[in-house]
Amino acid sequence: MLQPQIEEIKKGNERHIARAISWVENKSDGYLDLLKKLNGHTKVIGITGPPGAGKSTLVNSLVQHWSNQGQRIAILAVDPSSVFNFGSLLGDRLRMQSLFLLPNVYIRSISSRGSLGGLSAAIIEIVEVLKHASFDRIIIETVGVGQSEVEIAGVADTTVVVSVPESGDEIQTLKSGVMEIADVFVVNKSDREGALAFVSYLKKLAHSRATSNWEVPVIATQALSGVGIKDLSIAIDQHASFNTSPERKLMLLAEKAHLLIQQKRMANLSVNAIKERLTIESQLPDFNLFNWIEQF
Ligand SMILES: Nc1nc2c(ncn2[C@@H]2O[C@H](COP(=O)(O)OP(=O)(O)OP(=O)(O)O)[C@@H](O)[C@H]2O)c(=O)[nH]1
Ligand SMILES: [Mg+2]
Repeated sequence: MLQPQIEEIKKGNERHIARAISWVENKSDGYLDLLKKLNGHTKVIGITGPPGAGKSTLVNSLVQHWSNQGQRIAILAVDPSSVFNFGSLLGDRLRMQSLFLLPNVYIRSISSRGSLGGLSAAIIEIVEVLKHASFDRIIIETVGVGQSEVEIAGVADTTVVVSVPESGDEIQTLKSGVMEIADVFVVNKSDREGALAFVSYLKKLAHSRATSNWEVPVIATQALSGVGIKDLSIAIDQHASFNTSPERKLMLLAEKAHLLIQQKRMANLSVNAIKERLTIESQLPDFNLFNWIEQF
């Protein structure tokens, strides 16, 4: 594979950006040296929420909106490691098809299957590549299942949580703790029944949880027709210009560092490699797993 050039990435050369991302994904020789040269400061917007909530459609509308203003945007679509994700990847491509035609928009999909050493660390690294490429905005779309909302919250400067007005959602939303990670809350598909009630319920909830610094805005959208997109864009910009506390920034940086250290320590230590070493040693009469792991 050809070597990505740091100067070309800075200029926004998409071929070099794509190469650099593949390098990171494959942990190709020299990828760490490349990462060490990166320095970019583009703000990152994370969009998360349950499957089918309309995240890709929202991203599509938002990016059209910003692209019309002449902004350059990078989109990173992250798929869960499920075997079912092939269809959804194709679906995303179809949904975002119009974006592929825009000259100022760069789209990349990654899946955990394609990322050696863990998806979260790969996202952190790829986002740094995109930051270096001087886009005006970087958007990451992840499906909010399990831990992924928490992971995206560590990478994104502004986390947008997308929900839909359907029965049972209120309870689910609270249970999964997504309200804690949301900087902006979206109720998409607000053309559906029950939307108004759900929005006002969430507004009350957001108000009751507001800190002195930020009250999470609740935006009703209809991603397909573009209703509410301008309001969402304003809410995102308001959050971006709002000075997040140095303490929060430090905490996020520490979380990123923690993940990367973990990746570094576990490099070359696959389950198979461990199994191989255990084959003989585990047969010894005084074998004890806790003693055995002391060597690492
Ligand atoms: N009625 C209605 N349907 C919508 C709206 N926004 C999106 N949809 C539809 O909802 C479906 C799912 O939209 P996506 O944008 O693919 O949702 P997603 O959250 O990206 O889905 P995954 O990436 O698979 O998790 C599509 O059929 C959209 O056309 C909306 O505002 N109203
Ligand atoms: Mg999607």
